[in-house]
Amino acid sequence: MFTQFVKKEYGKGIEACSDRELYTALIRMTNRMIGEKRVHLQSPDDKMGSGSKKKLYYISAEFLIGKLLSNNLINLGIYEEVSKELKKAGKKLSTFEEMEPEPSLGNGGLGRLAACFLDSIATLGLPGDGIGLNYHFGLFRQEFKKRMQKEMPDPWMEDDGWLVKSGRSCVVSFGGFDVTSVHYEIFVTGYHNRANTLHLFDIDSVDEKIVKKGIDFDKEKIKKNLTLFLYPDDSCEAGRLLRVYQQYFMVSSGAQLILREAEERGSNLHDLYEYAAIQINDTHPSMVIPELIRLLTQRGIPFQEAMEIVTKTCAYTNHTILSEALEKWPISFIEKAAPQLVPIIRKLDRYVKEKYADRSVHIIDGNDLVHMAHMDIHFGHSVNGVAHLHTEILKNNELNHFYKIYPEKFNNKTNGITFRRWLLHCNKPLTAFLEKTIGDGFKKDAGELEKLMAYKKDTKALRGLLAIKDKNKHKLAKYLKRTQGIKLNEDSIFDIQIKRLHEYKRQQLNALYAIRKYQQIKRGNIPDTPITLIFGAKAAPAYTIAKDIIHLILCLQKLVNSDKDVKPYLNIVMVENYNVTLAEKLIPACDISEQISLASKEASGTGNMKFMLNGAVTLGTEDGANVEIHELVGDENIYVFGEDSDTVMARYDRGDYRPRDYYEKNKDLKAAVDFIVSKKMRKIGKKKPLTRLYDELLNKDWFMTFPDFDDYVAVKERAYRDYMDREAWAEKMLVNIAKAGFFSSDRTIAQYNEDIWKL
Ligand code: 26Q
Repeated sequence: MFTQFVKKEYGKGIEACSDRELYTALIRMTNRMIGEKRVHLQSPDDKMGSGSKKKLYYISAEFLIGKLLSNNLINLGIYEEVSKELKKAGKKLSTFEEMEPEPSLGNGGLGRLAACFLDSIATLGLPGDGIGLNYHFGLFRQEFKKRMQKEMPDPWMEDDGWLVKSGRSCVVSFGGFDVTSVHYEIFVTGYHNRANTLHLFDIDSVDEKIVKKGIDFDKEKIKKNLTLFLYPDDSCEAGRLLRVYQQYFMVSSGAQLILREAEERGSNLHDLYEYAAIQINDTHPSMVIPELIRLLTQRGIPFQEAMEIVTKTCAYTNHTILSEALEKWPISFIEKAAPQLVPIIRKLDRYVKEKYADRSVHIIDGNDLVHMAHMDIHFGHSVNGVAHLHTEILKNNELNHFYKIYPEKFNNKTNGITFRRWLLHCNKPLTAFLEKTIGDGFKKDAGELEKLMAYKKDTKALRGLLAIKDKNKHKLAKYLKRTQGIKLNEDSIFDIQIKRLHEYKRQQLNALYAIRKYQQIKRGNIPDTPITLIFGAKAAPAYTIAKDIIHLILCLQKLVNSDKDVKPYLNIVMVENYNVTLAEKLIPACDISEQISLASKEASGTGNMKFMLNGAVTLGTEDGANVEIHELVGDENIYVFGEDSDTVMARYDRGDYRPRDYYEKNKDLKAAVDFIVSKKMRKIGKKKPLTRLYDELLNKDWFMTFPDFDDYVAVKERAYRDYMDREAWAEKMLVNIAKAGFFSSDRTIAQYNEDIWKL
């Protein structure tokens, strides 16, 4: 098939083409095949391809889609065939996978979840599209210079890439000027099923040349910078205002698209909710609510009715309870970016204030801040958390006053991941093993992984799993050597923590463990099995302490790996520019999955699910979806430590946490913390960040690292001991894989559809 395509395109055979030509041909052929599926779905006799007139719109400021080539080939069912054709001509598909840039249109979990959801929506054959922004540079590329993070722009758009112009556009009016919103599309394939669309909006006047050093640029030239970067630095006011411009641009373009498509499908807009379901991914797209009300009233629908229509159409997902992430915008910002929304938001606020005296549920507060989540909850019909514990905390604590008003709106949708990318694509040896052992039903029905439980005592199967892990570790070692010059000890335990750098995720706790282990080895206390601690994390450019933690880890890497006494037993590695592509390589090679957030703070986590599916055992707190993993695999197959969420929340309420008390009472902890500012460290690192971090831990430690230190160390040591009984460990791996079916995003999406969208 590909051979023929190449012949038609270039008039020659695969072997005669350059890699660049083949790369372009692969994308073109794939996109054409997907395009045909879409045209078929849009034909007049079956408008939605599923007999449904209602369509879902998943609006999100982030879609962390990752590379698309292999994923699309797998979903189209032509991966093997194309691979073979290339091989025959002496080429490798991996060459082209590596040529593809990764679009980093997201920060982390929330963005990657949106991408997994698009995959599952298409796989389940549901009509549902994504709506977002076409950031030219997305999230920054991370470089390490002098053991510090530096941020660089990360271009990803290619002339002949996946992104195509639809040819349509619309006008978006900001305060004082209009822009033309240009509509781009990326086709989204489902596994052996339909193709949907990710709609990305952009403006032609964006000017990449205004980027100065690193990722610095003039925040005030909206016409030139609107879609330049994902979430520009919000440490200054101009950056925050730009975010509001971005958000309004996204929702106005999206709302116009939604109304046009609904009308094309036969809606008279009074019945919009029968034609469209809108899922608001965190509060970043919340202005879609007043924008839709504005557009409906503009078309002659009375305000009250417009409000009711929009409420029936929109649903809101909450992804965090960290108060600093709950968006509250000064009304003056909205007045600048989208003045037409202000009277509508004020009207919604008055409506709420007339009904409820309780100030904590008002939209505009006494400081003229607009609480975006409050607007979503009042004027959406569903509010969901992303893991059982998270939803309970929303209902009983954070959003309790809303829960009392609208108990029927609250529901849980525990997150999931797409098994196509996080198993079939990233772990081919394990996929082949599963096919051979339990058949290939698990690819469409993840619940079938449970069949693996029958092999729990099967020595051959257990050895098979261990051999696959070794193979993946070897592959990772080769890759990191080639691409980053990092040398891994393949015979060591791979203990991995990869996620955004944030104090609540507590990379600093893992680093304190590393220090302690180093000190023990120096004293002659040698571990039975060598250990490699692997980190991967980007820190927000203005998040000082997070960058200090990166500095600490990079200093420890240098210290440990150049110490002859320690190196054979302990290695510390921080990979540069952690992203989806690296995750796909790290996760299959992992033995121990670090999920050590402060209980109550991690809404769900999704990395935890990816690791489990790939046969890693979790070392984690009772937080987010870890709780559900624990319930599924049982005490034997997970390592749980630390205080629970009730204990943590009670301490926050009392406000009596004093890290110094723990430090002074605990010799080992004190020694580890002191080491941060020791002579040895100061020789490798910089005084200022190390001291700042030391002071922060000792005087604040807002995310309560110290109370969990002892338990973390003890449980981690137990996990390392257990690892030595290889067969018993393989059983744990097997149970984790077998029980991972629940975390398929196909299940999550089926529940969203059943309870909220009703497509
Ligand atoms: C807020 C205000 C102003 C500017 C930016 C933001 C902002 C940006 C990004 C707030 C939050 C985010 C991203 C949040 C996120 O990724 N949350 C994660 O969502 C995952 C999917 O549900 C969960 O698994 C994680 O637990 C949660 O941390």
